[in-house]
Amino acid sequence: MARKRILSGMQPTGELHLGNYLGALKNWVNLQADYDCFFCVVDQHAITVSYDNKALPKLVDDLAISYLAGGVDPSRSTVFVQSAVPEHTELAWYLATVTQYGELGRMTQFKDKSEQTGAEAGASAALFTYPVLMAADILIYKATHVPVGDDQTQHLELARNAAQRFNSRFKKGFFPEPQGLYSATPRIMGLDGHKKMSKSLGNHIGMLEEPKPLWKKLAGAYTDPQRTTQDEPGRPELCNLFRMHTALTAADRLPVIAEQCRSAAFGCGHCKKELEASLDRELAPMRERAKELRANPERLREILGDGAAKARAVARETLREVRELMGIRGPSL
Ligand code: AQP
Repeated sequence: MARKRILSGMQPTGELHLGNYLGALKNWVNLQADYDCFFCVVDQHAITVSYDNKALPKLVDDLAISYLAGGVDPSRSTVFVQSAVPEHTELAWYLATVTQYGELGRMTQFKDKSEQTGAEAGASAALFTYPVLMAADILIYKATHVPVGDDQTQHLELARNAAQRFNSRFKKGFFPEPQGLYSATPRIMGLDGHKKMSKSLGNHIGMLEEPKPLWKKLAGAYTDPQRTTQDEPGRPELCNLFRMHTALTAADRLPVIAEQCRSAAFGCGHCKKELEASLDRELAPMRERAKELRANPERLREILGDGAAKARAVARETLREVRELMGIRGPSL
C-alpha cells in the first residue's frame, strides 16, 4: 500500500522561531520515517501582506536552509519553493469556485493579520483568499495529512470543506480530506506571554539564535503571571517555558522540574537555565548545519531544483485530472 502523504509549508517572513520549530518543524522531521513528505517554502503566501520584494529571495533561501538544518532530509522528503510549482495557483482558482465567501470571512487569522497591518477593508484580496491557496498547496499533492501548529486548524477545515465539495460536485473520493497532525506542543506563546510566538510580532527566540542573545531573551521571558516572587508556588501546567521543557528536556527530568516549580524550591531563573541547556543541545548542531549550507549555495540550488521537479510531476498530473473533471481545456488540449 502507498505511504500516506504529507504536505506542509512555512512563510519566508523572517527567521524561524521556537514556535515554528516545536509546533511544526520538529514534527516534520519525525514524520519523515513514516510518510511521503512534501515540504515547501510558501513564498506566494508571504506576499499577501506588505513585504520587501528585494529581501524576499534571500528569505526564501534562509527558510529552506532552516528546514534542512532542522533535520528535513532531502533524500527522503521533497523540499521545494511554492512558486516553482505554478500548478498551486491554478488549482487555487478552481478551488475558489467551491469555497464560500462567508467561510473565508470567518477566518480568525485574516482578522488578526488585517488588524496588524491596518483596517480589514484595506487588506489585500490575496490575504482574504490565502486559505484557498493553502488548500491548493495541500490538495495538489492529494496529501492525507498536514503537520501544523494549532493556529492552522481553521484553515485546514476550509481545505477539507473544499475537498468535500469538489468531490461531491465532480468525482467521489477524488481528493482526500486532509487531517492535521499536531505536535505535543502545538502552541508556543511569545516571550511577552500575550500572543502566540510570531515572526512578525518580534516576541520570539530564533531557531538558529546564537547562545548569548538566546539567553538574553530567555532570561526576560514571561512565565506564570501569578508567580511574582521566587517564594510563591508556580503552575508548570500553565507556564510557556515548562511547555518548551516538555519538548526539549529529558523525560525523567520533567517531574523534577515541575515539582521544583510547584513547591517553590527554585525560582524561574533556575528553570530557565536548565531550559537554556536543553535548547543548546538541540540547537547547536542545527546552527552548524546551517553554516555549512550557507557556505554551499550550489547544494541548496540543487536540492530545491530536484524538489521542484519531483513536486511538479505530481502537481501536473493532479491538475490535468482536475481540468478534465471540470471541463477546462487548459494549455495542452
Ligand atoms: N507560536 C507557535 N506555536 C506553535 N506553532 C506555531 N506555528 C507558528 N507559530 C507557532 C506553526 O509554524 C508553521 C509555520 O507558520 P507560517 O510561517 O505559515 O506562519 P505563521 O503561522 O503565521 O507563523 P508566524 O511566526 O506567526 O509568522 P508571521 O508572523 O510571519 O505570520 C505553521 O505550521 C504554524 O502552525
